[in-house]
Amino acid sequence: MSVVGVDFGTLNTVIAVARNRGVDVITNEVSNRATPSLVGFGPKARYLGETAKTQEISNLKNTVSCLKRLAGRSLKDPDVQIEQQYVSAALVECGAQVGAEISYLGKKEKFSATELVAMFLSKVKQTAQAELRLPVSDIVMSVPAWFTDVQRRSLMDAAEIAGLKMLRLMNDTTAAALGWGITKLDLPGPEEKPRRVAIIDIGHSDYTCSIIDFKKGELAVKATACDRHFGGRDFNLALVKHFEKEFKARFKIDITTNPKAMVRVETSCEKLKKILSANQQAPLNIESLMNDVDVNGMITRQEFEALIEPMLHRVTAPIEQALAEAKLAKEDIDVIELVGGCTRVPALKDRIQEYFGKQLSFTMNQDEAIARGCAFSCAILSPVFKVRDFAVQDICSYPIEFSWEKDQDIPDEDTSLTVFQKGNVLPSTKILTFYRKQAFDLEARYAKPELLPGKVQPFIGRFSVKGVKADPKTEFMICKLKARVNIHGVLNVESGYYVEDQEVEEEVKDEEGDKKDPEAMETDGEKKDPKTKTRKVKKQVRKGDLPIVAGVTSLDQPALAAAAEKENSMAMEDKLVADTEEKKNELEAYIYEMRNKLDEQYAELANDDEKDKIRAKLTETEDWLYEDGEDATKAIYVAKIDEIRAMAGPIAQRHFDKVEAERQAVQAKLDA
Ligand code: ATP
Ligand code: K
Ligand code: MG
Repeated sequence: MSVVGVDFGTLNTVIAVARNRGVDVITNEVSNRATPSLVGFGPKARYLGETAKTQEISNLKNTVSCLKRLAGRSLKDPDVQIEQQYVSAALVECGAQVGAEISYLGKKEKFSATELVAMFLSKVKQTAQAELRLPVSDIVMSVPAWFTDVQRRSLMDAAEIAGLKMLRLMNDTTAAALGWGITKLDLPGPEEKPRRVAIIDIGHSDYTCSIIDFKKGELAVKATACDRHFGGRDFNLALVKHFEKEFKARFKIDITTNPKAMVRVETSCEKLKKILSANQQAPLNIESLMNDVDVNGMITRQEFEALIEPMLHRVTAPIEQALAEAKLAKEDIDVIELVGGCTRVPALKDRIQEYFGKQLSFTMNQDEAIARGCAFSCAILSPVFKVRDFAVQDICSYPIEFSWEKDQDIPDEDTSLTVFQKGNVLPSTKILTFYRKQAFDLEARYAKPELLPGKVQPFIGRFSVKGVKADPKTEFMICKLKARVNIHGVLNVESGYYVEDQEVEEEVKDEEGDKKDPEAMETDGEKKDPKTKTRKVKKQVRKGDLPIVAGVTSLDQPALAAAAEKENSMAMEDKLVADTEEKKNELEAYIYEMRNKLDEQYAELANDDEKDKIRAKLTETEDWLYEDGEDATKAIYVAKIDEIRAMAGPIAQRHFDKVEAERQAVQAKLDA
């Protein structure tokens, strides 16, 4: 079984695997260590990852980027309107979610964000399988800390559709933190003051700062703050806008009227931005950008920094917020670790360093730290892998409240309660107690919608508690519900049961119990050893289960199964198209190879008549290939190869016999 970590980035996705010797980042089919997070559609197949990137400029309307930022969002969300600035395909409504409308197999089609992510993840799965030569199922994937329940569920659904089992959705900075901590041998012991690390991730689209306490074998996230719209793509956009004006003035062209020109300028600006990280100035040259106009330009680092000043101004905000929430001062931070591609921008580094008044650390690979952390997490969670355990405690990003209808007979009952505060440890289970006579519903929602990204719905789920009957003695049933924010940061009411107040015998030494876990305060009424000292206490004894019907934002099982089947058939279609293309190329190569052989190693082994016949066949096949055979099936290409092979068979046999005779002659000489 394989152990895989995936940093699913807005721009690039990095895959790391745990092997016996440690964690490695793997390369994709074109030997890159990061794969473009893109999905494209064509007349015959989909383009996933690298091929989507290759086709992008000529296929803008059918290429979807920023996949993860669309997951679980709705079209009307102002955040999604911002995404449309960066996504070249048209974003549309697709059920309750945003999706993209593209042309695929010659037809207009809509795919939801969940389906689009699933397509990309199935490519991730293939890439990992090709490298590992093993089936891949278990993964840990990174996610921005600011993702809400509905966004996380969308990613979980996508993984399932792609045939992957998500062992943990892990916040980006937490994953990086795990990678940082697990290799440190000098972390403070349990009684010592923890090592306090600020982990800062600035990627293509967003910026996160977490304050994390490390001790031997464990990390605990103390606070996390984000700027959802702060990353490399915003810097690219600032440069594009700059050149847009310059080109208007100098070259009289308006690139905003030409999507292809916009993308080409953006690509050049991204390169230019990277050059500026190491140089004081950088040039830009694009041939025939539009209207046959060649453009050129030059920008200095100082000019670039002036362009991004409004953003640089915001650079300490997430750090200040995280410190405030952790109730720490910047002086309390021992180490400041930076990850994410955008932290290479010198002005950003300078501002952050100035703020802390302390040297920054870049001890992790900025592009690979998060994927590596995810692979470590997967190794820890996977039953088949032995790795030093390292406990990871994260926190809830937003407060969660439950609400319910008032029961007429319970006068003072509140109708809502914030059960998980912002900053509550995660994972975490809480037991909710209700006194009820009949089935009832409760609803979970984010308590402070104003904290949520864009217009994400605060609704998380509705849970119907069944099987509730009044107890004849007390006139109500004591219902206990287990609410859990799980390892993925997703909320569920996992189970329910009812209890009765009873006097029970209890061991005296049990008195202290585990007060932290409310379940430990209840017993199932099991028999006690008669020799131990006991006393009578009033306890709630579990009597039976209460079934719960959950209405959450995940896809239901039939929808997931249908989506998985659809994904599978599209993947098979893609494979068939790829195999067909491969056979076509093989036929073409075989024609050239056979021509050469007839002139060289076969020249003396066949008479002119034989050779002419085969040559005629080769020419005929070649002509066919460039005309009628342009778009044939895999079977036909294979048949054409076989036809030629059959004609050339006798000559190949003679060649083989000749080579074999020579070999034997050499051997005989050696033996003599
Ligand atoms: P996100 O974390 O926002 O979802 P991501 O994980 O795909 O996105 P990263 O791979 O961390 O993002 O970073 C990519 C960004 O870093 C791009 O905008 C890229 O241009 C920028 N970047 C990479 N190298 C450099 C460099 N040398 N100088 C400046 N920027 C760089
Ligand atoms: K990345
Ligand atoms: Mg990232």
